[in-house]
Amino acid sequence: MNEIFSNIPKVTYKGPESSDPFSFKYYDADKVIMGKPMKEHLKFAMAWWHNLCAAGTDMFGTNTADKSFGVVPGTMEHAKAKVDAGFEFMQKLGIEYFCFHDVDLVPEADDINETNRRLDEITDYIKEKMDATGIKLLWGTANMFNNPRFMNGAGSTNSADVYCFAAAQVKKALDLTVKLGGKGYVFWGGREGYETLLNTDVKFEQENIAKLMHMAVDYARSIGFDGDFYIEPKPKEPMKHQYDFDAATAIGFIRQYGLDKDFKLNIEANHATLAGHTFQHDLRIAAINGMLGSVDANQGDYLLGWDTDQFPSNVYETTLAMYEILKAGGLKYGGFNFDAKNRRPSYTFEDMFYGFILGMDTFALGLIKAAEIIEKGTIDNFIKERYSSFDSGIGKKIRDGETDLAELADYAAKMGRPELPGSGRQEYLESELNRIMFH
Ligand code: XLS
Ligand code: NI
Ligand code: NI
Repeated sequence: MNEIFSNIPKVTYKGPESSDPFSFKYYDADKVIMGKPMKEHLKFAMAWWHNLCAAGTDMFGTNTADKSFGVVPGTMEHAKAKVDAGFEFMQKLGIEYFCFHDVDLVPEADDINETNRRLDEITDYIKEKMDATGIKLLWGTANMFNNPRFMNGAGSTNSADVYCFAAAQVKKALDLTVKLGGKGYVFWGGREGYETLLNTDVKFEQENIAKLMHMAVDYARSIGFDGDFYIEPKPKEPMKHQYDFDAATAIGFIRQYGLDKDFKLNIEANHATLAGHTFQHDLRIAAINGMLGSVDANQGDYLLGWDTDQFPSNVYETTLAMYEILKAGGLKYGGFNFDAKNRRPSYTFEDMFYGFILGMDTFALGLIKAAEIIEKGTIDNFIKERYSSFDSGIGKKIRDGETDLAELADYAAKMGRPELPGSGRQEYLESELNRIMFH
């Protein structure tokens, strides 16, 4: 088979002093950090859609990149060329996982039976490549937002026929996920939301989404899927109001509808920032609720209000993200899926590699710095000390749930007036963080 990225060598770790653009400066796969090699902390994945399908089209212009890989797009031959390109790409970067939507893999036919036949054919081919290379599937999903039939949502649609179609796609995507050994299945509800309440029954729509998810769980378990389901929160875009607004909202939904045994969250950095949070915030909310499943690794632009899906470059953000993930004990079945794409003017094959090198190095550096934060202990110790009034006396009684309002009121009455709580020391802590970042 012909090499597709023939002028690009295998990318290896050469360290921060290296000026070789096709080398990692920080990502050193086998380097041990806090008892585990980097590649086990950072299970990086390639998103089929951005890397092999998206070619730079935006609202105002067509493709800038050529992702035909030498064959006519929209054919099964092209679908296979994408598999070849994807596996060569992952091998050159040492990426061990990928993620897909059904229709990223093959062109959708008019008849679902033909689409499914194509999916069977392409996944046979993908499976061969997986067996030959050891590359694995991180998670699968169904694209239930692109086709016009999903204009009013999939699980939340007003059309029972469209709902059935969504169910059929979920069923098939689960079959494929199991066939390829994936340990995750994602629901990103891009069209699950509304534009106006003048035409929308929110309660009914949410109940129907939950029913679809329950049916998905039942079916998946019946065919041997033992991984995790994930909801991927996002506040808006394409819909004005999306039901899975942020981590807290999605957790409420999962619990409300009794899905908490099977569902966790897939937290995407830019979705958190679109919701008005930091990436770190949504990771923390997921973690403290036992729902930190996986990560869509990208970043947004604080000056823009949409999902720019950029490769991560902000080391502060990845450091604080990795701090959350290390403190949570890591991701069980999850990983770091680069749901990220090159900027439109970065249209060459070289740019595809630069994007991943940037992203992988940014997370590797974040991991190194996060481990230093934890090993140094300044922040953790400060936080512990900050709540130390709950370690003894009346504070301990509160912590242990062994008091009541009357006792506390009595305590307050005897005290007269509390001292001011200790200083938050934010500026000091930020300096300490800088010291770790830049020593
Ligand atoms: C879009 C989402 C999407 C999901 C998978 O904003 O991030 O790419 O990750 O459907
Ligand atoms: Ni995503
Ligand atoms: Ni996104």
